[in-house]
Amino acid sequence: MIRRLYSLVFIRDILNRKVLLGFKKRGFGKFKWNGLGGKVHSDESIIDGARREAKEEACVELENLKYVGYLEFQFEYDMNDIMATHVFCADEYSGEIAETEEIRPQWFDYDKVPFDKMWKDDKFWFHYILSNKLFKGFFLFQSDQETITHYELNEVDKLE
Ligand code: 8OG
Repeated sequence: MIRRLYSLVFIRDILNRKVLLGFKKRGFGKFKWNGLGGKVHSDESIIDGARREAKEEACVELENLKYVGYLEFQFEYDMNDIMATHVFCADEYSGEIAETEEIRPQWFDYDKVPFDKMWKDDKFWFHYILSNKLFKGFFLFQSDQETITHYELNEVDKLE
C-alpha cells in the first residue's frame, strides 16, 4: 500500500462567517470547489507543503495553521494507493488573495458552501471545519471519482 501525502487548507474569516474556497481550473478535481493544497514534496514538512500550496494557488501567506483533520481517500481504480490528506485551518493571512492559473479563489458564507460542486465526501465532514472540531475519515470512491462506496468518519479528541 502506498500512502501519498497531501495538504488541504481552509482559510476562515471567523468574524464574518466565511470560508475561502478555490475553483480548480485544471488537473485532479478539475471544476470543483475545494480548499487550497496539493501533494507534499519529499523535502518539506506537511505544514510547509500546505503553506507553499496556499501561496502558489492563491498568493496568500499563512502563519498559524491549525491541524484539524486527517482524511484518507482511495479510488477503486488503484486500491494500492491512498491519498493521505492532512487538513488545516487558517484564520489569518497576509498578502492579497488572487486568482492563479490553477485556482479561482472566492469567499463563501458558512451556510452557502457549494457542496454540489465539491468532492462528494466534503458535505460529511465540512461542519467540523466550521465548528472547530477535529476529525478523521476514510472514503472509498468508485473509479468515476463521484460515487462513495464506503466511508468511516469520526470526531476525535486529538490528532497525532
Ligand atoms: O496536487 P493536487 O491538486 O492533485 O492535490 C489534490 C488536492 O485535493 C489535495 O489538496 C487533496 C485534495 N483532495 C483529494 N480528495 C479530496 C476530497 O475528496 N475532498 C477534498 N475536499 N479534497 C480532496 O485528493
